[in-house]
Amino acid sequence: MDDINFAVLGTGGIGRRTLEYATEKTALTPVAACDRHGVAIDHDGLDVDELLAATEGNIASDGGAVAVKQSGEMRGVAASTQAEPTETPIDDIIAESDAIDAVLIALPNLEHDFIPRVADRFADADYEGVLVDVLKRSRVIGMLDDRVDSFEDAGITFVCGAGATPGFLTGAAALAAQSFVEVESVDIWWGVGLKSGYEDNRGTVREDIAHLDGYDIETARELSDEEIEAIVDEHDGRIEFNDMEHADDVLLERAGICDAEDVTVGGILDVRSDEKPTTTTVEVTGRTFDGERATNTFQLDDDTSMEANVNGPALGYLKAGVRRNRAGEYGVFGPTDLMPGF
Ligand code: IKT
Repeated sequence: MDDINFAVLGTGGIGRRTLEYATEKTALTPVAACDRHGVAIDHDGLDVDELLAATEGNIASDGGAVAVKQSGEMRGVAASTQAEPTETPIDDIIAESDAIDAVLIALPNLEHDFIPRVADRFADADYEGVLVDVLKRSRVIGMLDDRVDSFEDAGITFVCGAGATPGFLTGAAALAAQSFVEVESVDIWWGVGLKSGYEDNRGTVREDIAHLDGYDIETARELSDEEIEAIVDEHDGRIEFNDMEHADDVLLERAGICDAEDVTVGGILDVRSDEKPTTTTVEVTGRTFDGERATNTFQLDDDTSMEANVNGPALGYLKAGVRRNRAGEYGVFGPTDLMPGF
């Protein structure tokens, strides 16, 4: 496949690690990146090392890189020598999008319709290319499906839920389900050790806290960093999540694998250790055509990091999306509809 130029919206943990990951792959050229106050665009390819160094340590816990004047110096993307400060970062990238094959939306979705609304702006500008997101919440998939006509009219191939869960693990569940004529349950259980990656991934931690009893996306959005630290401390740095609203359920139903209500997602996050507190596992239980009830299990190695398991698939799905887009296939695709092509 020819070279792919791509942009990243958001330079929180996911945006930054995706840029870094792409440096290992010669066919993928990052040409644009932005946060809420700065935009860097170079169609010959960004200097990723410089951009990462400039944005290091500037991650706000709502997932966006902060950009404040400190000692006269801009921080966030605007601190990069390749960047310009801006009040319209997404519009600036849309203005250059004729020459951009794919856009990874690595923005926190702390309002459910935020990512769909970002997609609308690309569709309104008749962007012809790929949009990829790593959103989590089930209810967002329907909002994207409602936009299929406008994506098709523009020529957008939208790949949704393309991180780990939903994403990689949803795709694994769909493969594991192939032994069965009827799927009884899909249970996704993840383990993340995030000691050294905690600063970079504070937006993810905030999104996870929204799944705890007594919190939702609105209350989590309002929490101060100190309140988040207090919640983390209450759990001794190790928080267990059950029955998370993750889009694996609707994406598996949409793919005809099982009913959404038969899918569970949960896991353990440990922000005081880099070791995974539990092995990430997908269990698919079902009935085979010849009358057996069985469970197929897919496991990630405890030594593969969350960053590898989110950003690798995100770029793999991005490449698969570009392949579809170049073949003229537009609309909304989930992680069971494509095989990531990294
Ligand atoms: C996500 O970003 O996809 C969700 C996060 C869990 C990642 C699981 C990675 C598993 C592994 O590396 O073993 C979390 C719910 N924010």
